[in-house]
This record gives sequence, structure tokens and C-alpha cells, in this order.
Amino acid sequence: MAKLNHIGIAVQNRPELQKLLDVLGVPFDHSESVPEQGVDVHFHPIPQEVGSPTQIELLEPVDPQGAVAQFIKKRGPGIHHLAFEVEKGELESLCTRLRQEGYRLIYDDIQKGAHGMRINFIHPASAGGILVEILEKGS
Ligand code: CMX
Repeated sequence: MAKLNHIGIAVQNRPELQKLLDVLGVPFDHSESVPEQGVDVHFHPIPQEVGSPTQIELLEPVDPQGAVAQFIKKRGPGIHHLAFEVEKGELESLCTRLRQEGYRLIYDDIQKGAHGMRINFIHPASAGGILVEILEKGS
């Protein structure tokens, strides 16, 4: 069973959104650079009673040619992707199954993302117009 790990939001004005999250009571956790994806990411876990929290991931472009900078250029800031986490060791078979079912994956091979997670994406053209990240914990 996949769980919603995070919601990625492309930001142009990070302090503005972070102020709103603060007012809403969503704390800041940490920032990370992900040069492979051309972004700095800023995590805000949404408080919840049990289990690991779904996070808001603010995506701040650092590479003008990167996917997030291009997204903002074309569509403006806003929700960029939903990320579903599967159990460690399940991502490879999920990618295989998705390909068999006709879904278009962005990467032929699994990539490294923030937190050392292993990641791939389903193209929005085969996911109802939403970019979907699929991920599992790395080693
Ligand atoms: N959500 C929904 N639709 C999106 C989208 C997004 N995030 N990004 C692009 N699209 C739409 C475009 O608007 C366009 O729609 P139209 O055809 O209606 O105009 C269509 O998808 C274009 O697709 P494309 O030409 O094949 O590809 P793009 O050059 O626009 O790139 C994508 C889109 C998804 C292939 C590219 O952004 C990508 O490879 N993403 C995966 C990596 C990534 O997003 N990394 C950043 C996050 C990293 C992290 O979380 O750490």
C-alpha cells in the first residue's frame, strides 16, 4: 500500500509561503539541496497523530534549465507533484508493473532524490494531468 509521502510545491517566493504555513501551524523541518533535480527543497511535515507525517515540500529552483524552473516559467508557481511512497524493495516491481500497464515513466532507471530516497515519476500525460512521484527509502 502506497502512502502520500509529500506534496511538492514549486515556489517563486518561498518566505511568503513559509509564513502562511507557519500561521497554519505547519512547522519547518529542514532544507536540502538536490542538484540532480535542479532544486533546493524545504520540508514542512504536516502534524498528525500517528505514523510518519505527509510533508509539504517547497521546491525552489536553482537550475534555470531544471524541471521546476521550467514549470514555473510555463505555468507559474503552485502544486507541482504528488509523491507516493512504497515499502523499501518494492519500487522496482512497481515501475515494471506501471510500464506493463502502459504508464509512461520519466526515467528508465531509478534516480536518487532528497533524503537519499530512490525515485521515479509518472508523466502527467498518463496520470490525469498530475505529475506523480513514486519513491522508496534508499539504503
Ligand atoms: N504537473 C502537471 N503537468 C505538467 C507538469 C507538472 N508538474 N510539468 C509539465 N506538465 C505538462 C506541461 O504543461 C505540458 O502540458 P501540455 O502538453 O498540455 O502543454 C506537458 O506536461 C509537457 O510535457 P513534456 O513536453 O513531455 O515535458 P516538459 O518539458 O514540460 O516536462 C516533465 C515535464 C514532467 C516531463 C518534467 O518536468 C520532468 O521530467 N519531471 C520529473 C523530474 C522533476 O519534476 N523534478 C523536480 C522535482 C524534484 C524533487 O521532488 O526533488
